[in-house]
Amino acid sequence: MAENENRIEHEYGGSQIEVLEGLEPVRKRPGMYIGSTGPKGLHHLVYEIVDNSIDEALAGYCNHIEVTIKKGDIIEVTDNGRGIPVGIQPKMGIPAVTVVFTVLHAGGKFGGENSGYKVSGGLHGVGASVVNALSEWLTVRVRTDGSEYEQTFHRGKEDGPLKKIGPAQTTGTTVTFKPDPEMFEELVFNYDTLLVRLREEAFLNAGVRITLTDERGEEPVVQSMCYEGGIRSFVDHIHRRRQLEVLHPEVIYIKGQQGDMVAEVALQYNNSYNELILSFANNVNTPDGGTHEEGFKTALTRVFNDFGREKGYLKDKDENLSGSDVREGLTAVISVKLTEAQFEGQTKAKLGNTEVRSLVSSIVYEKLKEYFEENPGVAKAVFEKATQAARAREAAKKARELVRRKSALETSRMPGKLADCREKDPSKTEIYIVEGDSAGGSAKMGRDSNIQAILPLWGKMLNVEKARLDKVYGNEKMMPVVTALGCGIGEDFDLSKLRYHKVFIMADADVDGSHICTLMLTFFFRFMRPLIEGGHVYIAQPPLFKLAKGQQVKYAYNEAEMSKMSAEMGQGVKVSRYKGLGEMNPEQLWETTMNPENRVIVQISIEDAERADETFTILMGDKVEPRREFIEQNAKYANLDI
Ligand code: TSJ
Repeated sequence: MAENENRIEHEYGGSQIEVLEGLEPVRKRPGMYIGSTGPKGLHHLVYEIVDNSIDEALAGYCNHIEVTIKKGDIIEVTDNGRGIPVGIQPKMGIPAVTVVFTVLHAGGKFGGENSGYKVSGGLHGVGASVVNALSEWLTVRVRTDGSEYEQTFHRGKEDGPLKKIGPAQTTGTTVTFKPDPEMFEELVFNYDTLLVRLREEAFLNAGVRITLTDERGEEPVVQSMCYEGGIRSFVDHIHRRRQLEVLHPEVIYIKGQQGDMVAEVALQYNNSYNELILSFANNVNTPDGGTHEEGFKTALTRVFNDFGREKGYLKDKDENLSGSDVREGLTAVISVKLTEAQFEGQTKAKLGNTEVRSLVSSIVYEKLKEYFEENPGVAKAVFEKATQAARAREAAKKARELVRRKSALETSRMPGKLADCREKDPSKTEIYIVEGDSAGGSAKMGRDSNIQAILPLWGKMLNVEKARLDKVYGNEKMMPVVTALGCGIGEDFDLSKLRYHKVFIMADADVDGSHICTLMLTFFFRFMRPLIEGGHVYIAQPPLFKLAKGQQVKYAYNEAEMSKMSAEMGQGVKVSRYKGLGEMNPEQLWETTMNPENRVIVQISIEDAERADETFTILMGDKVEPRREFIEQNAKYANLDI
């Protein structure tokens, strides 16, 4: 971009003052740059800053990054790198560090057409100016060449020039910022959300120490993460966290390079029937996969079939193992780093570079085959697993056909506990899947029976991690869900048969409730993935608190909101905490959780579902329904829209 584009000349009584107006577009359309102004966007600010320190680590100059959530939800990121250069940048005539924070760099990650976004290797400072524009204030301190420098900003505009503030014994960069309340709907950072993402960064960048500190409470909470094993440790962590038994003791690790492109794969089999492949390009997660995943999958299937025939695991009469057979019980992390990563698809969640496919595929084929040759015990264990999977696939096919024949006779009867709605057009209807009969009862009484159906769940939960498809067909808890939704499971899944376009999971706002949501999401993720991909799955959010003062009743959905509301309502407000949905009467449940006019719901993305068990904070997805206050404030406009 032409560097003068960002400079607009204003005349003030003869003297010309140059004003940088480059960051206006960010404040006008924040969503274009950070995805949203909800909780996801807010947390994204931290990642944008941290990514710069990660770049410095990748360049080999930094091995410790500290992230602190300070009181007032102020974020501070410090690294021990070289420090952002403070010398005058020749093109702009101002210090390079000032350029980093005031000039909008090419292509927002979530932007329009040409947002091919580069991470490591060269394009430095991407995102820092965006964070600056969206911060009420931001301070950068740089320690370099024995001195410390500082510059401060408000809403993207510098308060003054870069200043030398004293000597420095070390080198590094510190950025402190407060997200702008004018820009974000919520300003409270979630420790677990940051922890999960930063841990991921630590796994993806072996040897880099990342420390997260939360100073908001009485005592600081600190977690410091550094993994010498890199993505090997990542796979190990996933298995421990899910308490899965592994089929072979060692994580298999493969690394290869071509030009400036580096690919790494870590994999290990467990005794579940689940497949989990996490892929990354330049440390950015690619939930929709892409060429790196394709290369991996092709090579894996080919290794199993070629090696299996060579060693006689597969007889001449046997059919080839399928991709899903060889991925049953597999956990793999794929990480590629390259200079010009192309992210494709609507959400830029898929890697497009074709050269990556052949690199990953060739290194995985070669090295995995070699590994199997050298470790025949491991090869035997994983082949047994894959052949069992092939047999189970046959069994599932038979079970499915049986169910099909049966349902053809029974003309697809709906489950007895389903309270259906009157409307038959699926695009207008919703179903609430509710754990427990008592909450189900309130929901049935409180609902809008024109468009809302209720399905209470009861009985023992299927082990969604460990069950194969054929087990689902006979499961008394999950089959009603399958029947009510009407679109089948697994290979049979047909989204066009979906009977309700909005599918809500409604559970208590406590740990057990989160667990149920997690299990349901895992079920949908494994057996009805297009349902999530199509954006049909939501989590209903019941309030946590009720605030009453005389006739006035308000509901709060988190602690921060409760404190704020209670302060606003003043003396004499009575705050009670809801322990579960069962404590609410039908009217309250309708008013707070089910009424489309003022409920708070969270739409689930594939990424949320894939990682549902990483953290119980699955409610991080962006809230999509306006709250009542919002509608009231904007009533005029809301009505015009209809
Ligand atoms: F960009 C930023 F402001 F967001 C930011 C950058 C925030 C934080 C916390 C750290 C950093 C950062 C930048 N850490 N380290 C660096 N390094 C450089 O900018 C740097 C230093 C020296 C040289 C060189 O060629 O000598 C080059 C670069 C890019």
